[in-house]
Amino acid sequence: MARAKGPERRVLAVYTGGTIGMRSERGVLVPGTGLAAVLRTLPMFHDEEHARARGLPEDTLVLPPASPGQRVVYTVLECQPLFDSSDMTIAEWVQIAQTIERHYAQYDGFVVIHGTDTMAFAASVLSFVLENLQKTIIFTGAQVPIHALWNDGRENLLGALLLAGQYVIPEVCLFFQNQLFRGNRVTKVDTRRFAAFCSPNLPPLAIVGADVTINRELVRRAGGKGRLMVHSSVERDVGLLRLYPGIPAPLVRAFLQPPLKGVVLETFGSGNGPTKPDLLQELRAAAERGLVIVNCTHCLQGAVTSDYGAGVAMAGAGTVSGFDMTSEAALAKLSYVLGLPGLGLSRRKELLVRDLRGEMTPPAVDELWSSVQGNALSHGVAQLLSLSQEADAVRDALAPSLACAAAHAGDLEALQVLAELGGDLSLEDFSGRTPLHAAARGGQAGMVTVLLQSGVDVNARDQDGLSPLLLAVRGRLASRADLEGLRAWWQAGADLRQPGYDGRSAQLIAEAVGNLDVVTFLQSLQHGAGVGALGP
Ligand code: ASN
Repeated sequence: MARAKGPERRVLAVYTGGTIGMRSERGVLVPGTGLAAVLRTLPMFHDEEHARARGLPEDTLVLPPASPGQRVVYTVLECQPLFDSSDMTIAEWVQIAQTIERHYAQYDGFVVIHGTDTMAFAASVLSFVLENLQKTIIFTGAQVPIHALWNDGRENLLGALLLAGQYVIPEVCLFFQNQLFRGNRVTKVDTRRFAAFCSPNLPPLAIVGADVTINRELVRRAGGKGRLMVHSSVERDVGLLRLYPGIPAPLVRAFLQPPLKGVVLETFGSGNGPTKPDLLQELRAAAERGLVIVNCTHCLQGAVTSDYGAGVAMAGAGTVSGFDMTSEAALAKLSYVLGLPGLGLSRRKELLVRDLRGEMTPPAVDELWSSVQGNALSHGVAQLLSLSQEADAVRDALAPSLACAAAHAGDLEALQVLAELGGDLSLEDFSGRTPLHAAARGGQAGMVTVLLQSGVDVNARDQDGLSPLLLAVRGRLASRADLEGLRAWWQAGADLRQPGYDGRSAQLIAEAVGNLDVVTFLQSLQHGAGVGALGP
């Protein structure tokens, strides 16, 4: 990403409709033609003198100079028909992508002028269907038409034109109220205020004030050196279903019927849903016949996790975690991934849980694996096994992460395969986590015991400074009265007096929940015994 060079930067503005150019007809706003003509009359959008001196063609506009020695020259391409964005569908968004593809070589950057109501869906779709993007694409629009005296359209459009012309940010972005967001991270949050959008799980890529502040470490690098490609074979039979308390199973069944191929399920909190067997059975039946169900939280902020039984039940019913994706991004990603030709179901699910265009915060590898349905983990281990001798280096690099994944998922068989392959079960993955950390974090008591018995280091700390024991305490080992587990830790040399992440020791936790056996055992440790309570 860099400040663009050259005396003249060319931008194509694709005008698709939206409030920004709307006119009032019989008291209601409807899409209005002739946006370029309006812009030509506004000095902030067109320097007529410069255009004449340069002999620019009739359809070309030029901004007044924003920085010394550089001009942004632009053309407005008005679509027909123009839309209130409530009427737009994935078909129109693919057409916009194809329009950009057709003009890609002639322009340095692109602005898409679009209605705000479905702009987050539109920006998400373009982010997926465009591959190898090396130029800036910015969606913008307005809450109030540009010809109204007090409006937000002028600032938004001018900012988008300047950013698309002056900076190389090779992403599909959205500019609104001085903030440049990643397009597949936004959601519309206000019907009237000028700050109509927010990006709940990713800070803005840039903020425009007296200066332009680019958040450089967030901007993605240009995707590949290949030609820009539009994936136009998107799947249209996808849907979005929001759970609500008491939602009847027959209603869910009706919604999930063919021809639906994929659905984004908006769940409660961190990905939780009702655990009613009939409802879970409907989800499971749909997943088993090949419907892809992506679990996204209906909360504005945060991610789907496996903290609660009600969330684990969703995963158990065959849903795929959407982590911190917005529903808009998840729906667009489903269309894209299900539309890719020639892939099997498990490969499509793998793509869905992977960060493809910066749309999600990638989870740690262990959490990622355990969120993929089916036996993806064993599949990964099998692939590892099939690597040839020459691929030892690749195997060594992958083995710690796979071991963590196996431990987190409680997959003893996969872990044994890795151990037989020569994998050292004390090695750390990229985040400094050992399989023992992963097992403790995943609440896999049996796996923890096996690892402890195999003599792994009980005191290793991960990047967050957490030891496996702290993670186990965090997993409420003491509160569950897990004397066997505590004994295994103690025998492996762990200091059971260490406080947990919240500063509370195992003993305090056990006391709080009244687990007297555990309290007695822990007290006996303090007095130097420790064997009596459990026996050797
Ligand atoms: N209904 C309009 C649209 O989405 C809203 C807007 O642009 N502010 O086209």
